[in-house]
Amino acid sequence: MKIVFASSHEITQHEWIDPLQAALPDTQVVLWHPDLPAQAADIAVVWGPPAELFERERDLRAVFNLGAGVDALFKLPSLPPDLPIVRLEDAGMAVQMAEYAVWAVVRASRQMDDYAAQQRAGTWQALPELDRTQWPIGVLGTGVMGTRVAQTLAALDYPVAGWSRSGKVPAGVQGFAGIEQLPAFLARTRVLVNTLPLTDETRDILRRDTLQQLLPQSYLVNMGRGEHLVEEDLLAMLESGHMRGATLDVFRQEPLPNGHPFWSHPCVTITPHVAALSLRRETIAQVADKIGRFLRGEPLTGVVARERGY
Ligand code: NDP
Ligand code: OXD
Repeated sequence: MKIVFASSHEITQHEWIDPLQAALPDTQVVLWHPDLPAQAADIAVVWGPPAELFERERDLRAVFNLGAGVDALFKLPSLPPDLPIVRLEDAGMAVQMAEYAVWAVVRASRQMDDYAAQQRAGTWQALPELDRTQWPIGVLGTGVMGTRVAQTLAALDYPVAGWSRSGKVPAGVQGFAGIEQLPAFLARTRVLVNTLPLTDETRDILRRDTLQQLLPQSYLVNMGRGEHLVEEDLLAMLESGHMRGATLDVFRQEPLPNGHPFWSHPCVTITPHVAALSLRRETIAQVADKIGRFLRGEPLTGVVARERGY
């Protein structure tokens, strides 16, 4: 049983291959390299793999993705149409996504940037107290990530709603389902937090005609994917004053190109796709467990529904 490991990130034998091999002693784990001959591997473990992987490895029975989002795989024309894809679920990322959202929401609602400016000016001045009813939060996507984000913000007593295909939300969160309920969800939202997967249905969902339905003085927190956001439309909304700020972790082009307006925009905070970093130990343990289940023919979760795209 052969496993080929292919990643666009730098992978060291010591950090990734050896522990995965130790967790799956009955297999042979090989680090993929463009100069390596075809391995006739049974399983691929990947994060942003090159298209050549699927051109060369024609015997794959499944691919295990080292991230929650599988959009990069669907962009590869060489991906076989019926190859099962299994994604990472949480593995320590959901709590980080929740922290990131809390950071962005608290910074805005508690006027932390204003206090930072006051400190620089040597000013000791209390600003008006927070009225949480003025800060309704809407979480796009209430899957593994969005549920944790929504629960965490609701626990801080913000009014929180979630939007998904099914409308399933955790206790204490108001649910909205499907495209027909999107306008009502946006109309009650001041801070829009995106945790959607990128699919044909969700690409460009954050655009002028959706952003302008948000409450005045709104904020965007994008942790989903860069292609969810039409960047010029966000800039126009900030320019018009309808939106007050954005905290962006993901971009249409990563790394964000030099000179991009987001780098220096006073209302935009950017981070380099780190809202949730993958935790090596948790990731390897989960992937090894899932591969073991797959090989033993046992049920496993995180299998991507090809027709939905996530
Ligand atoms: P899940 O599959 O668990 O959840 C996806 C959610 O999105 C579900 O609630 C689903 O609805 C909803 N959804 C999908 N398509 C639609 C649609 N067309 N209309 C309405 N709702 C929709 O994924 P995760 O929560 O694990 O991950 C979500 C995304 O977060 C990833 O795909 C990735 O892009 C991003 N991510 C970003 C990270 C970062 O560091 N920036 C780190 C990790 C993930 P339903 O529940 O009805 O199926
Ligand atoms: C993921 C990510 O999808 O890190 O896991 O963005």
